[in-house]
Amino acid sequence: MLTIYSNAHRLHHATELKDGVLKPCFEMPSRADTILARVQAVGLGEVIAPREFGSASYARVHSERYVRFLEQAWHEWQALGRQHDALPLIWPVRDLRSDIEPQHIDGKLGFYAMDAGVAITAGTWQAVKSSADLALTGMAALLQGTPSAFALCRPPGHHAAAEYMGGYCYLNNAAIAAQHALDNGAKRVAVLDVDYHHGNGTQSIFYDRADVLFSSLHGDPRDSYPYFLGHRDETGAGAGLGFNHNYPLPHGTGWDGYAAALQHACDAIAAYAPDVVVISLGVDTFKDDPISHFQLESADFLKIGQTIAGIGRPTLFVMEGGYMVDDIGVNAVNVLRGFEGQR
Ligand code: OKP
Ligand code: ZN
Repeated sequence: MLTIYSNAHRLHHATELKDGVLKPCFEMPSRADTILARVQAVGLGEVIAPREFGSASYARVHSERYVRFLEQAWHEWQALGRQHDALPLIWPVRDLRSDIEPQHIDGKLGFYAMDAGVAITAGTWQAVKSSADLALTGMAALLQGTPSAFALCRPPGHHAAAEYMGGYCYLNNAAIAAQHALDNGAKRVAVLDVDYHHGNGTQSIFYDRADVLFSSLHGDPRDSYPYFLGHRDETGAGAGLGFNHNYPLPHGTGWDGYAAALQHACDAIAAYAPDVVVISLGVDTFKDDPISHFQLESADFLKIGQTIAGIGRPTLFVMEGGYMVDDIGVNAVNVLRGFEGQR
């Protein structure tokens, strides 16, 4: 399988609040390095660099002012003499006004964020741009006839919606790639999200559309991040009614419960007959993941790949989460090898 990778991810290494103090994010550079090492160790296939696409491609699913905010946030922060990570700390919840964009960077950060898990640093925009370009380059390869590709994205993207970042995500790489397919001749795209956390950003972006089927298997939002989206009764709106499928699963879910939901999701995707499939590939469903609550074993990731292969369509894998760094390479690449029919 073709892999698309860039060292630019290393420019983003941020902090988050853990146990009451700022510490390095679970979403750290060694994640991508470990996955790349495994891709090379098993000889998965060619590894290529991304092409540069630019903001217009990102603004097909994000608002222009949001993309501009991401691009400029660090400069505005730094202009105030601040050198530490920029973090949102106030949000326009419920009856606060969200129709006026604040001018001060402290207000803007909250206006464009759903949580405080999205620090912006000096290198964040460059890494974020490159991550989206990896997904776009992978989709471009599919559109040229490559049967499958792996965009080794970092930072991840599936929590980012049209106008907000959250949960380590800034640009929604999977959504940007899906839209790129539609903009280049595809009629229908399916996005299947197997990250432990609900892909709230992807759901939100495509919620009222029938040209993208979004399916997500995840920890039930009643007791898992992102808490405020991902319930079973969210089935789409307007023209998109029936094209959003959520499979919330309880803490402790192992292969049997997972496999049943995955097969159901893949059967519905096959019936939709998409021109291309985008997989939001998170491996934080692993039993030893430090922030998640499923019980999948490394060998189960091979079976995830096999089940996805059953859909039988051109497939782009876009890397999302997975925080047990020791095993993340084996687990992520197992999905890809399972898809290719290797054990
Ligand atoms: C991003 B992705 C840990 C809190 C973690 C954010 C989780 C973001 C997950 N103490 N909160 O979906 O893997
Ligand atoms: Zn996750």
